[in-house]
Formats: sequence, structure tokens, C-alpha cells
Amino acid sequence: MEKLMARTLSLPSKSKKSAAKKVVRPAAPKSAAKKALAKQAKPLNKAPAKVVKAAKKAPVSSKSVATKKAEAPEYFTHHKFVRSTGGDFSKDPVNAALKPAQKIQLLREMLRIRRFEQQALKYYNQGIMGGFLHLYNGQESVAVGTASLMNGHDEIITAYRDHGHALSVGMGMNECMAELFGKGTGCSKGKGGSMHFFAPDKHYWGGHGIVAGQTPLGLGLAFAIKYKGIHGCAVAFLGDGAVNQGVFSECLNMAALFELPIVFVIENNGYSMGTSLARSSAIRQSLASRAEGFDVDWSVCEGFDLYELRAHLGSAMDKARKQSRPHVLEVATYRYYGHSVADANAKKYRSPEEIERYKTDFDPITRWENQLLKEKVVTPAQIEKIDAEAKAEAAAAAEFGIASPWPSEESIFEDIYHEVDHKTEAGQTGRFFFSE
Ligand SMILES: Cc1ncc(C[n+]2csc(CCOP(=O)(O)OP(=O)(O)O)c2C)c(N)n1
Ligand SMILES: [Mg+2]
Repeated sequence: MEKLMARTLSLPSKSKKSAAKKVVRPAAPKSAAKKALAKQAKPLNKAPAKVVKAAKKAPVSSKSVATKKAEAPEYFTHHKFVRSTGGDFSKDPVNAALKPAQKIQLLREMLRIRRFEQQALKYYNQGIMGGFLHLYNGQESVAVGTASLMNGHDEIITAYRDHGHALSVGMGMNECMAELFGKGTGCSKGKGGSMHFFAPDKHYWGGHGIVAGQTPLGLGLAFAIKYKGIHGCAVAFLGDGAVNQGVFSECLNMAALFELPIVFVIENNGYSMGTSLARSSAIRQSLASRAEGFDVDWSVCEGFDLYELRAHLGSAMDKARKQSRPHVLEVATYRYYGHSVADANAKKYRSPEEIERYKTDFDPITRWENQLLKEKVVTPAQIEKIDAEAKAEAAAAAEFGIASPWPSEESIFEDIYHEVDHKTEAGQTGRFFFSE
């Protein structure tokens, strides 16, 4: 166990020095009007009865969670409204049904994402990889937990922080890594890069760079599922910053109006680029509670814990599939690196203490490892082995990417969505705009 803890899951923040100096900023004083509003605010959460009930129970059995609740650090403001609803989530039917091998597989998937991202960062820092790179370290449980609930008819779509979702649905490390290197063997033939991983055959619809642009596309997936009478649902991920885009409100309206089988998962990592949640969003209860205005059900949960995430998301997806009811689930999570590698250290807008605290106490992989050790599902030696395999797989994928050829010059106009309004030209080079 000790040996296990010594394993480096996340690269330590370099600024221990500044950590000692930096003072955690006090919360901004509330105006009298805001205080009055906060007093009035009543819980309107329409989460399923089961979850609401669980909230009244004693805190989760896990010691670390209980400790965290007692301390309630100031920087938890991002997740002030997104706290565990409590209860023993391992007993939730969706988790109780998990076999030991499946639990180990969930660990493997999370470790694969982490090691993949670390390899990518390494080559980016060396200048061998270029373009954008939005890392998912710290958020692995959200994508892995979601993919583990998909039934073969569900569809998922996300934004530009998309590597974790891609690997979780079964995309290979080689095609993903090659895409990051801009090579022709990449999943988007080297022309999409980090933000545009796609695998429709795996029910994964990308990978989108326009903030919240994926939300109406997700709605379209849900519409198609309902229209075709498929027993599935769509899951559309968005960030805490993306909820402020007008199109998301339009989506909620249409989801309710058409009763579409969709779950919007807000991955609340506390920041949109360099802007903290407190500085970007007016919040009365939670971001998810905005769904209330559209008569859409909503709930919140901590994403650091796989059992908790699976319990909440499982019931929301089930409701979407069975009753064609939309749902908004806000998940507390945290990204270890900056918005992208352009601000990789991300220390200008958040304190080193904050980052370290999340890494130490809320790391989803360490938590899951400890859970499985407690359940005697794995041994420390097995964990070491799985992690070593993930590292080796990521290193081999990087070698594959580097050795792969660049896209050919002729391929530059292939797979381009090209519409024209002239019939002759349409016949030769593209599609006619309002054709057939
Ligand atoms: C419409 C639009 N506006 C602005 C941007 C620039 N931009 C890219 S990411 C981002 C922040 C989004 O933050 P969040 O939704 O919390 O997602 P996270 O990066 O935390 O995963 C912004 C403003 C963009 N890509 N698209
Ligand atoms: Mg964010």
C-alpha cells in the first residue's frame, strides 16, 4: 500500500516555493441583496426521490469524504453547490451489479487516460507535437464512468477536452496519439487535432471547439433516437463555462418541449479558461438548477467518486431511455493542468495549494484504487502492473504517432464539407446546397 502511494499519478506542481507564500483569497463579501436571496433560496432539486432521500442520510462512509466535509476549504467555492448527496453508492443497483473484473477495468481505463495525457504533454513540451492540447487529467472518472453505462444504443458528444471520452468509448491510443501529432494515421486523418476526435461507430460524435456548440448537436442525437424508436439516450457533456452560452438554454427548452432522451452532463471543473466559476456565473443553487426554469429535472453529484457518479448518471440515463425525459447532471470535478498547454501551469488564477489539495484528496484514480483495495478486488502489485501497462501503451502510441506519415498533399481537400450553389460546380467539386 505504501509503495502504491509512492507511485506518481500526477506530476507535482513545480511551485512549492510560491505555495508557501501565496495566500488563499477570502471569499468576496456578499451584498445585502445577495444575502437575502441566499436566505430565500429553497431546494427545488427534482432529482429522483431515491437520491433526495439519500441526501438526508449520514455522510458517506468513506473517511476522506467525511473529513473533507468537515474542513470545507475556501477554494471549494467552485463546488459549494455540488456536493455529495451522501449514502453508500456502492449499494446502488448499477454498482452492486459490477463484477470484480469490471471494477478493475474501470481502473485500467482511468489509468490509460492519465498516462496518455502525460505522454502527450511530454511531446508537446519538447515541441514535437503542436496545435491545441486540452488535457483531461483529474477528470478521468467522468468519462470512464459514463462510457461504462452506455448500452450500445446510447450516443455521446463532448467539447474540445475530448481525449478521455474517446479512450473510454474504446478508441485506440494509436489513432488518438497520431491525431495529436497531425499524422495521416490519426482518427481524423491528422486534420482534426486534439479537439476533434471522432468515432461514430463507437457512438462517439466528437470533439467540438465552439463552446456549447456540441449541445444542440447532442439534442439532434436525442431527437434521432426518439424518432427512430431506439432504446437509448444521448449524453452531451459541457463545461461550467459553456452553460452560459445562450444555445444551452435553447437546448433545455427544446429538450423539455419535445421530451427528448438526453442527459446534459456539466463537468464543473471550476474554471472556464482562466475565469473561476464565481467570476463567470450567477448561481443561486447550482448551475444544474437552471434547468428548473425549463421544467427539466436536474441533480448534482461529486465526480471524484466513480460509484457516486455512476449511481446518479445511471438513473438519469435510465429515465431518459425509459421515459424520454431530459435531465441535467452537474458533476464536481477538477482539471490539474491549465485550460490548455498555453497556460499549462495555471497558477495565475488559482493557488498552488488548491491544485495540490485536489490532487491529494480528490484524485479520482487514487480514490478508486483505495476503494478496490478496501474491497480486496485488487492488490497493490496488480495496480502497479495495470499502471505499467498503461504507461507502456501510451509510450508505444507516441512512437507510433511520431513514426507515422504526414497526410498526403492530395488528401488536403478530402473529407471537407463543401457546399456550392452552382449545379455544374456541384457535379465536379462539391455538394449542391439544397440538393436532393
Ligand atoms: C463560442 C466560443 N466562445 C469562446 C471560445 C473560447 N473558449 C474556449 S474554451 C473556453 C472556456 C470554456 O470553459 P468550460 O466550459 O468550463 O470548459 P472546460 O475548458 O473547463 O472544460 C472559452 C471561453 C470558444 N471556443 N467558443
Ligand atoms: Mg470548466
